[in-house]
Amino acid sequence: MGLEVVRGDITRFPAEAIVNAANKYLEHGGGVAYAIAKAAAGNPREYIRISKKAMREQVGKDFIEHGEVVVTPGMRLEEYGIRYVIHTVGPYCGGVWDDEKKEKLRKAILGALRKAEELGVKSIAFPAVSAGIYGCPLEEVVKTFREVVEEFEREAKGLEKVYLVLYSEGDYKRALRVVRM
Ligand code: AR6
Repeated sequence: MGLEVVRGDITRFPAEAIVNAANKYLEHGGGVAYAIAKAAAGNPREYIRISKKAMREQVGKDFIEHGEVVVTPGMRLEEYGIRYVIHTVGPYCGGVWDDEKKEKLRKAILGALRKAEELGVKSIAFPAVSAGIYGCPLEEVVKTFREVVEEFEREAKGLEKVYLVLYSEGDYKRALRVVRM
């Protein structure tokens, strides 16, 4: 299986499931969350409504913890082969990285991978969860992705490809350095 680092826009990345770096209320106010909400539904507010409804149905609450995920349909993203959006919430770092942040990120990644298996998809694409507005160091985020995907390989059944999609050229190059270490 392995983790493949690629450069691109996750809202058009041809994986059967893409992951959203959400907040616990699924507000999709900025970053990749806003981009996905806008691309999927046209109107981001509409996708927020759909996400919150799905959250109530799937987890029975108005917020999710690290490791809990919510699935919404790809809607307009189906054009690129994206069937599902899996919302996960990573840690807020504000520049600080420690074992607690790492564990929260590990749970967020693992929750999405397990959901992808449950949905029966063969491919999943992640953004660099928590490495934007949430201010976690990109290198540490990429390292955690690499470790979690390696760990998950042992339990993976149908899932064949896991992509980490970096938006900027600079982030892509930094991420490549980490996975090649
Ligand atoms: N494709 C791929 N990656 C992207 C895209 C894109 N179209 N757009 C941005 N990124 P962020 P977080 C990258 O801030 O740090 C939201 O308001 C970006 O360069 O989106 O987990 C949520 O609602 C960065 O590397 O997520 C939460 O409140 C990565 O995606 C909060 O932000 C993640 O950046 C979550 O913050």
